[in-house]
Amino acid sequence: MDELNDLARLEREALSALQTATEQASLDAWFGRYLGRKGAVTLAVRRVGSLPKEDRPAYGQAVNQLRKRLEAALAQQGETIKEAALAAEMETGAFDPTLPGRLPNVGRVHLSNRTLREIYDIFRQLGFQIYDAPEVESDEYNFELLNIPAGHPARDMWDTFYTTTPGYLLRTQTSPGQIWAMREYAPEPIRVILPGKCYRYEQVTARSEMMFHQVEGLVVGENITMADLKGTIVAFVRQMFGQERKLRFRFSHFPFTEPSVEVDMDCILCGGKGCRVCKYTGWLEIMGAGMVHPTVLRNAGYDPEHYSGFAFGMGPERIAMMKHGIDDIRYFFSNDVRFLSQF
Ligand code: FA5
Repeated sequence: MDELNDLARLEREALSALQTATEQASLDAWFGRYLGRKGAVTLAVRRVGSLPKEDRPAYGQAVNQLRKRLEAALAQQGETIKEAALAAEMETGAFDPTLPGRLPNVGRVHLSNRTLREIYDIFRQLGFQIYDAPEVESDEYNFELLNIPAGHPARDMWDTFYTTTPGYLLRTQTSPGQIWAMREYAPEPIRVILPGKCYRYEQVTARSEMMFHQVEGLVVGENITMADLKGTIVAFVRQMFGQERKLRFRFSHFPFTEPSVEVDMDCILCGGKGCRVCKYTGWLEIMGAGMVHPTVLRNAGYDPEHYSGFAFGMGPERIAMMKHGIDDIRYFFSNDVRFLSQF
């Protein structure tokens, strides 16, 4: 059958043409010439219909096998070209197999949480436990039991976001956690820190956010004095910021402590000489503190005749700002990876 000879010739011609294709473009052209819709092999397949009936099976089988062999040869030649290209690239040094691979983008602990963990570590060494209190609070816990009745002027400093349930709000401070802890443990002694998020409905500035963290500290027992408060805070600040730090306790007012103090540390940037960060005062405010008010002790189940305690409240974002020289608190929660990945 002449047609079978034609197929053999076609195969020889196609294979030798394939050998000369040394790049992808000539492979594509070769495909069009032989295997494409109008290619020689496709035309050869169509020829089946014009053959005498008895020749059709043998021819059909031969042309199908021819197509399969050519497809395999094409794939093989494609691989050969790729390998040759890679070898050439390695030869010229454009591809360097010794370069390290690209690392996937790995997340990290947020600076607020990192600072919280540093604070936990220090207080753990001082014998404090962590106590978790609610973020959504009642007016009673956030204000009244802390000696801030309705209409008290201190409420103006602590405006917040209210829920649709009357009397419930997002806590403005971690201090209501004091009541939870005391009511759970009274009359046992207490030594806890209460970390968590707080909310205030106030103008967002470089120093103030609407949402921020606080870490409250609370110690209650017999014969707890202001000296214990000072010793604890000095120990904490020196571990956090360096043993050379100086502290200053200034009189202040909080309705839930008496006496109340504001604690300042000498500026870590200028060492107290005065600079932009400390607004040329030499001091940085780091927390509010005081002796737990007798009314608060009583509200939470302790007899103030026999028990006393101290409490403090600090803002870990402000602490991180001092430690790392960050000049705007808004970086913390605006989620810019360029900021977050530095810590
Ligand atoms: C209080 O919230 C008191 N509950 C602290 C306290 C606790 C006093 C126990 C006595 C006894 P103050 O409003 O100053 O106090 O806030 C305490 C700290 O929270 C501030 O020093 C600051 O670090 C942080 N803070 C307060 N408001 C904001 C804010 N809007 N953005 C970021 N941090 C804030």
